[in-house]
Amino acid sequence: MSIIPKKQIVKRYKNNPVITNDMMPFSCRGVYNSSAVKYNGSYIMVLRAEGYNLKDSFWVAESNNGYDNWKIKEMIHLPETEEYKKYGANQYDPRITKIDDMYYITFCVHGLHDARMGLMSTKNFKEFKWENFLTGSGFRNTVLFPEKINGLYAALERPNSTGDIWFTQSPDLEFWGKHEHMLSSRFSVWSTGKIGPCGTPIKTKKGWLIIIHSVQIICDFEYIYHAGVMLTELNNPAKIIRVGEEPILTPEESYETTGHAPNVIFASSQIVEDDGNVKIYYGASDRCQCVADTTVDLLLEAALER
Ligand code: BMA
Repeated sequence: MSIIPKKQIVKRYKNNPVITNDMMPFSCRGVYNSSAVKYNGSYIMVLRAEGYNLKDSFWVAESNNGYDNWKIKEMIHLPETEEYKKYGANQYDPRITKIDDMYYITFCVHGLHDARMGLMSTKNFKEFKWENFLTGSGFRNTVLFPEKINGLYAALERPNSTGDIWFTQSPDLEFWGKHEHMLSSRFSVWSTGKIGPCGTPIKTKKGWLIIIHSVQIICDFEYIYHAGVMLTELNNPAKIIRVGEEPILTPEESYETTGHAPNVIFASSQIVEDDGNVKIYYGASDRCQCVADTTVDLLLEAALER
């Protein structure tokens, strides 16, 4: 990494944060770490909204430009089954991936002691279907690839025990195997804690572009969550081509440095426009929801040259 950094490649939206707790129709403590997709020409976000009881619910929000005027719509009903309730004392960090004509939402189902990943699906963001659990205990970040790879569904996952990123595949989105280790949580000076995949991997001619988050431990109880980027092989995503040595986004605005969890940027999704522009959606300091702009070319440059 050069001592003198180049110009930053991600530009924050001027009116950040774009969704705040006071926009929610209930007594809400924070809206953050949410995910967005483009749907029928409009922008849909699945929000993580945290009440003062510290429980999180998921809500649908819609905007016509992906930046502002977000309208908060319905709450998404979670499964009422005994099986879900057994593990789901709380839930958070939804990530949306479109595969064919279905939108899949992976999210963390948190019990009293540990967390596992769950999967919902929808075609219209009105009716949601609970699918199944994707992992056993000890996982908080599973992100699906947008297409099958070598005939199998594919996902990135993050065992909490080591905080590394792994690759896994499945014939049916329920039974997962072929696990391969991809990236160690100690890959750089800004990753001294856990790391994890952010939004759906972006398919480019050069490989899969994958935005990641990385926790830097400053001292015993002080953490900084950065966003970074890596590129992996198209036909074998477990094989990393390169990891960008610089973070692409690091907390510095007041809404990122001050909040319920200070110094947190948690990028959990991005939307790639037809012209190559990319909107990165990120939660700031466990308090509010933000958006920032970049392009596929700049992300590739960050992954390959910085
Ligand atoms: C994610 C979520 C949050 C947490 C956050 C930092 O992994 O699990 O609950 O506080 O990291 O934004």
